[in-house]
Amino acid sequence: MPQFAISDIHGCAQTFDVLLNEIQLSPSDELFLLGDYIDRGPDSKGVIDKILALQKDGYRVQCLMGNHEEMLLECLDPAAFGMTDLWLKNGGKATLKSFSLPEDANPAHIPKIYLDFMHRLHLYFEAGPYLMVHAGLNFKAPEPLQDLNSMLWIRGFYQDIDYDWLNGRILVHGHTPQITEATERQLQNLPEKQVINIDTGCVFNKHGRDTLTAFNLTDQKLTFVKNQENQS
Ligand SMILES: [Mn+2]
Repeated sequence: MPQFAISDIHGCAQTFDVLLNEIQLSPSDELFLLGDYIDRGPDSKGVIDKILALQKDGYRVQCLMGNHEEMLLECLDPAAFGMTDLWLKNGGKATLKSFSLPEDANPAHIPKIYLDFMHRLHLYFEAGPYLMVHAGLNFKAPEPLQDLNSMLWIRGFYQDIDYDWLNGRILVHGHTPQITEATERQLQNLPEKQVINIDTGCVFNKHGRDTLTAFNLTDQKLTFVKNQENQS
């Protein structure tokens, strides 16, 4: 009954499907998704549909929030002036399109089941020795797990890792796309560095960042699937 982690699907529903087949996910396994289901890729709606269908079929799928879900939720707040522009510039148009909404539609028109899904997302998970978060942690904060903005947005924090605070735990995160070789190297160094980034940039599909990665937390194996989206 292995546990898996996958991050930054970004609307790549077909690639997500292929990766789940590749790891032969079964209902007794546990799947942790580390956020950024939506934006940029062709089928954000399809990604959430797949997650909801798995959960309905009894699969154990636990979902974190990414900064892209946070951006969308903030657009729903009429007081968050200018947020919609930021979101639309960061792939939100593709998300609206996947819901058959016009490019300039108010995201409040996205059906409630999808918005409810985003409202239910968690900010971190702990499972065995693993601590999972979308972007990373601000180790300079008095309590890293209370700096929610950093958990969703931080980059380049490795030099600040507080190993006493980590206390033997292994940090698993996404958010900053890198080539698969970098993730493989982090896996080799895991006992010493205690951190692994599993965002291999599936949605970008260029410069070697073109892969969706599953990290088997149980036997510490990586499974890679290249971008499978129809480029129509
Ligand atoms: Mn992100």
